[in-house]
Amino acid sequence: MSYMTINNRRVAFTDEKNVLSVIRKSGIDLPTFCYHSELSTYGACRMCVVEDDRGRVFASCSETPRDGMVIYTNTPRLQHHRKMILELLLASHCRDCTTCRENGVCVLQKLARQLGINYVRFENTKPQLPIDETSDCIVLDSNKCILCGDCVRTCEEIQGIGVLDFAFRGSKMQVTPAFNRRMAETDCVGCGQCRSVCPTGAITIKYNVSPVWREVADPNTRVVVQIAPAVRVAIGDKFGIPKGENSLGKLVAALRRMGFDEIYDTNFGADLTVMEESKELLERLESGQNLPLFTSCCPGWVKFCENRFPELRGHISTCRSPQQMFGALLKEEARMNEADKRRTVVVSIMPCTAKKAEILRPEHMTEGEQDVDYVLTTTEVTRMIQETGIDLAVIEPEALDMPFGISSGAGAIFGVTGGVTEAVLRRLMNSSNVEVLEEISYTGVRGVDGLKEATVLVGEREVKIAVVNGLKTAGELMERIKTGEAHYDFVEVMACKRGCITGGGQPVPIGPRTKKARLEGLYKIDNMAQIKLSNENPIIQNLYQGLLKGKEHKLLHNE
Ligand code: HC1
Ligand code: SF4
Repeated sequence: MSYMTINNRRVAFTDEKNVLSVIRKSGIDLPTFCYHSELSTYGACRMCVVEDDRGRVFASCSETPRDGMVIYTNTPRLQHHRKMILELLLASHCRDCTTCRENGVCVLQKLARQLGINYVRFENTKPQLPIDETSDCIVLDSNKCILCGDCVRTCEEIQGIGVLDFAFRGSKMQVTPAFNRRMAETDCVGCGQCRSVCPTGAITIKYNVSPVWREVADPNTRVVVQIAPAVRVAIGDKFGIPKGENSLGKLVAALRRMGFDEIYDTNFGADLTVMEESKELLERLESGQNLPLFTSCCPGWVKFCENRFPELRGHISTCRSPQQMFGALLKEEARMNEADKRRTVVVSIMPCTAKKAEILRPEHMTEGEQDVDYVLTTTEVTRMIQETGIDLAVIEPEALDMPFGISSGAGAIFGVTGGVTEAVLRRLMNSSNVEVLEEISYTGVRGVDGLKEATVLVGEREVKIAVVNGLKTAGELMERIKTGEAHYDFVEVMACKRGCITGGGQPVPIGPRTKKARLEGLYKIDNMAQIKLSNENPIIQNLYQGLLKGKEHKLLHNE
């Protein structure tokens, strides 16, 4: 154990990687724009500067902690320094805060208030740059960029894609795709991870709120909602509900008051996916063809595989994602119900920005209509609830609608890395015995490592599994699979670190404690679930005998 003195207090530290982490551990929330613990240290914003007992001023994010250090975090020199940085940033920043999507969330705005900046002495002489709205998932507004580089490093270091980079020099510097291309012309997979780290409104979610309000207001339209697994442990974030707490019932109650007609759970769609994907795995194990089987529920991953490894495309499961299976089922049910003359519109509430692009893919249309009409992210729904004036913290929870309001714990854990695999293994082992369930959870599929490996016995056959989160790790694994260096039977990939709980549409900031709370929140839902296996969901069993009979391929699979 070593010690340093921070603002006259002795603080112990062990393996913290920089002085900033020790300061934060001591309870002082030193401001930063460009520091994220999972990214390389950039040290560009200089907001985290501190002063030592010899008067040296340095960026605490780039300094290794040493025993005996004496530092101060808020001297007059530092206050002046931080205010000057903020003032200069604001001078070249478009200041339409009241109408900005990130109003109330923006770190620049928050720090300007916190540090008492109430006047900017300099004019913004920068020319207005065009806003890039070509992506179906995110919007890029360079006028609001403060060049912290968080998005550049996230896309490169976590996702291994490198869509964004710095271009031009001096006062003309911008973050943009290479060769001045627009987002829709790049390899962007729409994961929104760049948006999750952007401290301002420079990268935002593509909003679909207005058209959904119009549908809700239309009496001739039946608006059906499905709620993704990871939404329930994040929707409470902006209402003072403890992080990771399951707020599904409260969300259902709020959506009813907002005018949505029927409210269901994507966990039910996940149960359907488990049924189909486990069947597909068994078939492929038997035929030996197209192994490993790659999961298909994460649209960011599917696009990444298509872009980077088109030769491995045939390995992607033909199963539609839970969102798409459920959407197709709801639309089919509406087509069969001739008594109801209303138009059915399916809205998904998702933690993910890439889901906005998934619904537009041509294979996700049945009988000429989109299976899911709109995707709203958790963040957009948070705004809609606030707009309605509902306080989620105090609203009484309500139950989901029937008949699709029943789902298993296996469906719930889809929202966390390893969850799809665990759910499929439960189906294959086909036992709700506590020891068997525990044995599956200890195979190595749980945890937050970028790559996890497990070998399980399915019948007589040893099945080799890889579970990946983060596309950079996925890309490295795909290279090894391509060259024959790595052999697996089943590979689960989630584009976002830790799975959908940190999706690009979730409320920010998503610090380490929030990530942990959301992850534990989903496992808690599974622990409390009465049904643990997807195949034990009675509604699913009935569906296969009824509406789905003979239509499994049409509604649940892609070519
Ligand atoms: Fe996901 Fe999925 S788990 S992809 O992360 O398979 O978005 O939550 O809805 O479709 O169920 C997202 C989450 C989500 C699908 C499911
Ligand atoms: Fe990169 Fe994802 Fe952002 Fe696209 S959405 S630029 S892939 S981080």
